[in-house]
Amino acid sequence: MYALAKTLALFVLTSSFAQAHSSVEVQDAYARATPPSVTTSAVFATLHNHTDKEVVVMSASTERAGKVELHTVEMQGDVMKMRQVPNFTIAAQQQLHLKPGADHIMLFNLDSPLKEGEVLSVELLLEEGDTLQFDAPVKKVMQGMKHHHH
Ligand SMILES: [Cu+2]
Repeated sequence: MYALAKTLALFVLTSSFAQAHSSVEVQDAYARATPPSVTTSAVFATLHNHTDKEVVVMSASTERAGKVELHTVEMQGDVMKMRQVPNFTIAAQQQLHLKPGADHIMLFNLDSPLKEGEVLSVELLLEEGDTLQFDAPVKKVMQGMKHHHH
């Protein structure tokens, strides 16, 4: 009886995982390499929503960062500032571009600097409890580095 329950639980987990994979596709993911003393970075990617429904990304996580936030960048006067947002919304059949100077996944409290050639494993939590895992290779990115912290 116990074995049967366990098998059923596994089946449910597996099927919801497979569903998440077919609905949202992650392409061109990468994380920004960090200089030795810097403990923040960001992850960029293109998220494709292949479903006929809006997909909402609730949060993101990676083992390497103590805290992960969803950020956007907007103009305040003549200064570009980044700001935390509660979620990312990807409209039906649309793409969301996470890129420098725009929406991005912000990493805080890195356990060690991100070095070029490493690969970060990132997990997204979607609205209906599905998770989506993807690999983000670490790359040097110069563009969009002007993040203003307060
Ligand atoms: Cu940010």
